[in-house]
Amino acid sequence: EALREELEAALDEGHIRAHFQPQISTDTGAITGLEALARWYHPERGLIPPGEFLPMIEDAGLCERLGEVMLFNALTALSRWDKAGLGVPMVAVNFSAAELRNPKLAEKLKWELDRFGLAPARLCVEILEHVVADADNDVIVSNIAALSRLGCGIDLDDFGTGHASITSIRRFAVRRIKIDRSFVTKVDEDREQQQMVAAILSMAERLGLASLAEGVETPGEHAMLSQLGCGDVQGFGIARPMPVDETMDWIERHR
Ligand code: G
Ligand code: G
Ligand code: MN
Ligand code: NA
Repeated sequence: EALREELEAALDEGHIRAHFQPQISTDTGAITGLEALARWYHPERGLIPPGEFLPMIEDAGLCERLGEVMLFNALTALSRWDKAGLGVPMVAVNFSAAELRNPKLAEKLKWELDRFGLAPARLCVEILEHVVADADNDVIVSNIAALSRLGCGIDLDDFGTGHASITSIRRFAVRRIKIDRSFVTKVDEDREQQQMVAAILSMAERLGLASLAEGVETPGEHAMLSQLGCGDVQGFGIARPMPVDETMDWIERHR
């Protein structure tokens, strides 16, 4: 109960907020999007990563509240970048299974986007592959379809670890797959890694899906992914997730 109250206060007071990590095109190097990632600025314990506090958020039943905070952070940042004329195409936000169970999700999202005067295409919804794979819940199914109809991009996060069927990928109008970091590590040195990434990319291409590799840490991995035809890359090798002001400086320098 005390923890729930602490988390709620952290969400209300802006102590839990978004950092942003760039996603860039392997062809042009241009920014294709930025992913919002939750961070807890704890007054005593310092910066707490989501791996530690997301399970607490889930246990406390605060997933929807976190989603609202992250969406607001992301759309506020995107509006600021627009006002500065930075030409950022979109911002990506992670959606939990709990949020996707809210029958009013699409309506709520459209309302927020309208409030910011942003087209739905400026928002990319990241959904974990295993959530799509387990989408036996009618509400989740109709929500993903509604978000896609609305015009939001749908990214399949942690792709390769969650067993989504090709049927569900089609049905949900997934736009881009986000190749899990476990396949990306040493892709330039390890033949088996290379073959798996090549197979995933070939499937993506044949299905007309865009591709993004996450967890790209070295120039060698970046170059290999480019050579294999991966569309976009994201990872410490390009930039770490950054606080919003630092992100703005990074975008300006990167142009
Ligand atoms: O930033 P980091 O690598 O520590 O994130 C760990 C995990 O937490 C990632 O898998 C990421 O998808 C998840 N995560 C980060 N921010 C959010 C968020 O705002 N909402 C949800 N549902 N998951 C998030
Ligand atoms: O939602 P997703 O699973 O894509 O979350 C990305 C997570 O991976 C974030 O928590 C982020 O901090 C982390 N991350 C981003 N880039 C790298 C990287 O190059 N290497 C590692 N190990 N983690 C990364
Ligand atoms: Mn993600
Ligand atoms: Na991931």
